[in-house]
Amino acid sequence: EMTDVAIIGAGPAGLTLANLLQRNGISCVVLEARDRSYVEERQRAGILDHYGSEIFAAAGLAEAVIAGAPREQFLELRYEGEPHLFDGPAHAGGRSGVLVPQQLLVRRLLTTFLAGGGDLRFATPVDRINIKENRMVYAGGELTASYIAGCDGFHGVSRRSIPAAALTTYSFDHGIGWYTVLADAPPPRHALMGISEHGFAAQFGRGPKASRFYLQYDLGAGDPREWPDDHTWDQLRLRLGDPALPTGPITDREIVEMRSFVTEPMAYANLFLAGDAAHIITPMGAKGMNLALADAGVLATALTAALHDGDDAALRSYSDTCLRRTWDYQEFSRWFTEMVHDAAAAEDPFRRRLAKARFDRLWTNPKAADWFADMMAGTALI
Ligand code: RFL
Repeated sequence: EMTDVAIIGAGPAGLTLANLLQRNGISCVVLEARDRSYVEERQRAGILDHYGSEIFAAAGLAEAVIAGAPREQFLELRYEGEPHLFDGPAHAGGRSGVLVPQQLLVRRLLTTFLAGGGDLRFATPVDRINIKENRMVYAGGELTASYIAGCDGFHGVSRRSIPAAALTTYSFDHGIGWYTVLADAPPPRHALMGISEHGFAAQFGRGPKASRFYLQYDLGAGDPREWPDDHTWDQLRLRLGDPALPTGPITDREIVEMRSFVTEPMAYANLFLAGDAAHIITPMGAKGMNLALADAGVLATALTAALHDGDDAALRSYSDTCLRRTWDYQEFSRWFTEMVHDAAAAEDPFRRRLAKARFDRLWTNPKAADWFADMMAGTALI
């Protein structure tokens, strides 16, 4: 069996690429390890940044993907209980992100691709990739493609198929623990981050009746999933500086790893890595999903030029193009992480003062505020 482009993985990267290629009249097959309901229900990211939504708008997919999504306006950064409202769009020429939970984005992309006659095979994990022959092997079959897009996430088969000697990997452990809970507690008025001597905490709305909370925890001090709920709520009240914080039943408890990872290059022969398969980033700054979409956008344009016009220049520079944004976002995420974790809670008083100065600059230097807003909106960069 043969196709122009084989896409491994039906997450945000793979499904965005599949839809963009479909729009450009390029045949592709998507192979996804899990079944449809698993893929559609996986809860993760919540914010589509402005640049991410532009990718869909440019392809005529805005209505299909973003319709009805509320705009993101204010971010509240609360320093030791004292509120500071950051109006991102006002500092970014009106560009704003939209609230699109990842599972909704995935569901809409799936539906659109299938409605357009797309070939998407669930429960079809790729076991092996023969890079020399552009061939994928899965239980019950084989598929050969002119190009392969490895969109199979951090634990996928694509990156592992590339000879180790051809890749350089960078990883960084931020040395911070994050505990996240989902609760049937009313959402905050604005996306909320608490900077506190007790540690960082955040609250984001998840629909009209639920919130996702994040709490920094001490990596050496046991598993926070075993904290009594009362302790979790006490800590949230303290760190968010809100003694009257409305609570509710906690429905999910997870650890979030605060680490970063980048593979260079993001391509080998005719295999191109996109999204988490190539890089992971901390949730601080909300760029993981958006980076996956940006890769898919660059790859779709490059594959279209190669397959339609025989011009592979953009494909050859795919990795460099995507790595520029990847490192730019990694730096932003690290910058943001240091600011909110260190400005009140750093043990080292010098680092605490530095992070506080970084925080203060946002409210005193309009150019700094513009830059911050620009990064939150996402950048075309190239
Ligand atoms: P995904 O979403 O992991 O999808 C990869 C797909 O590939 C499939 N697969 C295979 N298919 C076929 N054969 C194989 N051998 C395969 N191996 C794997 C998998 O089943 C899956 O369907 O990667 P993609 O598309 O690159 O998308 C990346 C994003 O999902 C990820 O960056 C974000 O979710 C990260 N992330 C967040 N990003 C944000 O922008 N904002 C956030 O607030 C945010 N919060 C989060 C997050 C990620 C989290 N986790 C669990 C990793 C919160 C969490 C908890």
